[in-house]
Amino acid sequence: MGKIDLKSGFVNLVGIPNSGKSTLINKLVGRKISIVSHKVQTTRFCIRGICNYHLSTKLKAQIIFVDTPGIFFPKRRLEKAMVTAAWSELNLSDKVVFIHDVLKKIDNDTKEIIEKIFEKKSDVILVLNKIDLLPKENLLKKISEIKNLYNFEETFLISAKNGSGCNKLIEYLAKKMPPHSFFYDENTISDLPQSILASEITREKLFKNLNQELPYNLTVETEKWVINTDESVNIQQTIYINKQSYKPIIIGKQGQNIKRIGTLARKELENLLDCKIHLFLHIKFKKNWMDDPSKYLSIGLNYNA
Ligand SMILES: Nc1nc2c(ncn2[C@@H]2O[C@H](COP(=O)(O)OP(=O)(O)OP(=O)(O)O)[C@@H](O)[C@H]2O)c(=O)[nH]1
Ligand SMILES: [Mg+2]
Repeated sequence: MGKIDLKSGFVNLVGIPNSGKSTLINKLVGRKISIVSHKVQTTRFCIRGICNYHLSTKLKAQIIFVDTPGIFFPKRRLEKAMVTAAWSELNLSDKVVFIHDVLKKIDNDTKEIIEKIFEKKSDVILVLNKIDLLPKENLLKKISEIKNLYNFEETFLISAKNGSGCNKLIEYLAKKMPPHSFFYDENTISDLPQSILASEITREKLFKNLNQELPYNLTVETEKWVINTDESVNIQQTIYINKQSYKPIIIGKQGQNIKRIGTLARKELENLLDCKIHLFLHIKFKKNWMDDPSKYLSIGLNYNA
């Protein structure tokens, strides 16, 4: 067999909250590595997802996609750390993809964010997402509206949910990667340790099943991971909350809420890890968990952002 040339690089997926960055990275990698919800600010830290692509029999590319927290104007310490993480990774990337929900207007906040991205990177790719939700005739109007505003390197129309347009995007990015040996083993799909993925899956179920400010005031940590002799796994997790009054809400009437959340998380983990899981959830009141540096360090966030 002749020599195979390799290309490899980093592609950051950035955008305002809820534009579909995490849905897209899951689709590009072909597996769920990042949690998704209909609420804003679901992703709290950067997650790398690896995609290997054969451009020809003699040329292979490895794209390391970086899912980032949505960019907005933060107030609280955790929000500042999230947004700082999204910006900081930008400097390390070979390409930046700005993902915009095609149903959303380009308002002044979004314009400010796009302009700041262009200050850091001259070649930005525009991805208009959720095209499955917009009739074709409106789509064309929308494209010209945003394309005329900025000098994007290229524009792609996709649906991260059903995958349309995603192959074209991967192929384009694969071609643009610099010549480099692969950064990751070809079997690796993500840099996320299983214990953190497990915490994230539970947090996703909490995000989806709780309302108002509650999802934004909790965090989940995997405390124990024990493999049993029958190869099943016992996972113990703590849900930290910063108000006592959240506890009965999470537990629900006769424990029904927490039971439902636990079952949803367990089933998804069994599916992802391909083994039987025994999931134990505990709720702990810790008033200042958001001011605890260890809660930031464990997910790669800068406490002093
Ligand atoms: N119909 C449709 N819905 C989508 C598409 N992509 C994402 N969504 C939905 O949009 C919502 C937000 O998706 P996420 O992937 O969590 O968005 P995000 O940009 O990662 O959000 P943050 O992490 O909060 O910044 C979810 O309800 C997704 O199911 C799409 O192509 N079509
Ligand atoms: Mg996300």
